[in-house]
Amino acid sequence: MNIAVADKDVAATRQKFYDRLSPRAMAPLWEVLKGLVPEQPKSKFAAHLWKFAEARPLLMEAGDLLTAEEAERRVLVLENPAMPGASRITATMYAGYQLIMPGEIAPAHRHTASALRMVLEGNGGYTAVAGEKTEMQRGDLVITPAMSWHDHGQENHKPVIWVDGLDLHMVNFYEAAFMDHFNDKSQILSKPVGYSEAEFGSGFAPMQHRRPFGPTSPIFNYRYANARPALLQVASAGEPDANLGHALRYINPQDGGWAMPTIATWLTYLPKGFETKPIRSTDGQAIVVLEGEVTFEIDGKTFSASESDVASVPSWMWKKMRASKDAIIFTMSDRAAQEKLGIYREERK
Ligand code: GTQ
Repeated sequence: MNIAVADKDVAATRQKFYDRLSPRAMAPLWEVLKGLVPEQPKSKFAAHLWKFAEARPLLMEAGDLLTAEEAERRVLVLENPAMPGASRITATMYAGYQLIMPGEIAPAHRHTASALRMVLEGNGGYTAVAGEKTEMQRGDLVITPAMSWHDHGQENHKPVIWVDGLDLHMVNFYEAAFMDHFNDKSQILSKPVGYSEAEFGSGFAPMQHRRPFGPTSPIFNYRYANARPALLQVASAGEPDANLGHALRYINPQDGGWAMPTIATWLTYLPKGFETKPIRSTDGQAIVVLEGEVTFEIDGKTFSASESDVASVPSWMWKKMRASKDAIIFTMSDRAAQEKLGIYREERK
């Protein structure tokens, strides 16, 4: 008997054995071990760039097709092109462009998933969180903590647009998702505008310790009007990190950790002409360009991004950035969750 025939016999014998396992809800590990415990991450997702110039007219069309109330949330989901239909920008992150037209309300609801908004367009939009309204301006980072009531609206005559980022896939992975609708379009307001920023975002905290949103920051609007000058001033007096540029992270003032328990958020300033050295990390990232122009080189592909474009950087892909104009970019990633699980890793060149 030659070797090929012997191998075939062995394979057939093994297969017969496997066939007896599957009806009993068992399987041989040795057939799947390499995929279960890979030597290094190999993302199923693609590096990609969504151009706002392409998305905006489509978003406006959606504005004619249905109301924010009909849609509940009128959002064009950023679908990773390697995984269409998955509602994922990276392996764990959901992101989309949301539109609120003049006079509209995206009705109050709450859910286990935490959300953030990076505001792009149309000052005068607002989000109400847990009885408090906050006004939204371009570049503001607005957070809605897990299970907090939130509704969105606007008191302007122009469209309001932002990028949503949610950890809903992480919540759904754990099969831990709940959601409720409020019994009215808007929630009842119990605090004046600016209350949380005054109470927790001014270098103070109440004498009586309170964590109104558990592990999530009690500040739910991190204003660009504060963040931008801070970032530029810090940058003016120091050297940029070779791999990161000038980067500052949004923190929870109660513990100095990330502002959200699952999603890490930070702002980066890249001076004109500056080019970062390559870095790769296990978090999946979504990057929103707030100012200027940036060329991203991700996984060997080059993307030229301008204002309000969004890029995806899947896990463990080499990333380089170069600013052709002074640039400020916002990044969100699942790094906050990965650090808590002790699995975050990065490598720099
Ligand atoms: O604003 O609450 O893009 O619940 C997707 C689901 C936004 C929101 C989204 C949501 C929201």
